Amino acid sequence: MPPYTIVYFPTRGRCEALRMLLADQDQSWKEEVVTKESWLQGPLKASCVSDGAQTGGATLEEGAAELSVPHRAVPHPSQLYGQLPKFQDGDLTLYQSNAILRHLGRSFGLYGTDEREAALVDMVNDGLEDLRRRCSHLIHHKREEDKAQYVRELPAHLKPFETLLSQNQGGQAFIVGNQISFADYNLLDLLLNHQVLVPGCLDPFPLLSAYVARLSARPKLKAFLASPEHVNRPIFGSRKI
Ligand code: GTB
Repeated sequence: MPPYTIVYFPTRGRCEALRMLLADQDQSWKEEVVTKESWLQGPLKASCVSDGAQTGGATLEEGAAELSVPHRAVPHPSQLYGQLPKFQDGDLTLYQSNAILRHLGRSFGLYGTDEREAALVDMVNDGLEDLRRRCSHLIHHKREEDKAQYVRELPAHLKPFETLLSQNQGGQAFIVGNQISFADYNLLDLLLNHQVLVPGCLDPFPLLSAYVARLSARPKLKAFLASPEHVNRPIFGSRKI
């Protein structure tokens, strides 16, 4: 039995970067797929983090809006995240995709080679999170007309990663240092998604383009990216655009 279990919706979403990491590190894992219908019934959501205890102070957070969960069904996030992914590593249960990535980063030595590199890996990953949230907001909340603005502004949001690459061994290596980190898998996922969402968006960025090609050619990653489990899994779940 693999020690890892991913509990998530039937999409790549916030889990594909960690799937890429696990695949590239030659790990196996179990998937528990949660359909929108079963999620909307409520008990699983209520069990996420709170041990099932329902709390008051309902707040409609962003993820809930994405799945149209009724306002009253959402406990206050200070006491309960009430969201997926959920990740199990043996008897350790984790929520929050970036915490999961960091945990795997520490487990597999994918967190830079020293404190300085670890700080830079964190900086990259936090920057990625900003872009991921913008992208998710566009997909789930905006209208087709708003996409033009997103496309116009995208180069400015991709540029920092081109610059970071250029500052590390002329862009011929990883996003930080000499070895792959969890932020590389997260960056690769986000760039691959954007190549689908905004075709040609990497054309002005030669280092990012080469980076995507180079990382995607790593044998285990290449096999994962070509696998039916990846190919057939939609990037986003229910989407407005
Ligand atoms: N900060 C958290 C993290 O990084 O893990 C954010 C997690 C999050 O936004 N989770 C969303 C969620 O659980 C799913 S990711 N939403 C349900 C809720 O809040 O009740 C985005 C997403 C939206 C919709 C689908 N879908 O329809 O299949 C899939 C994924």
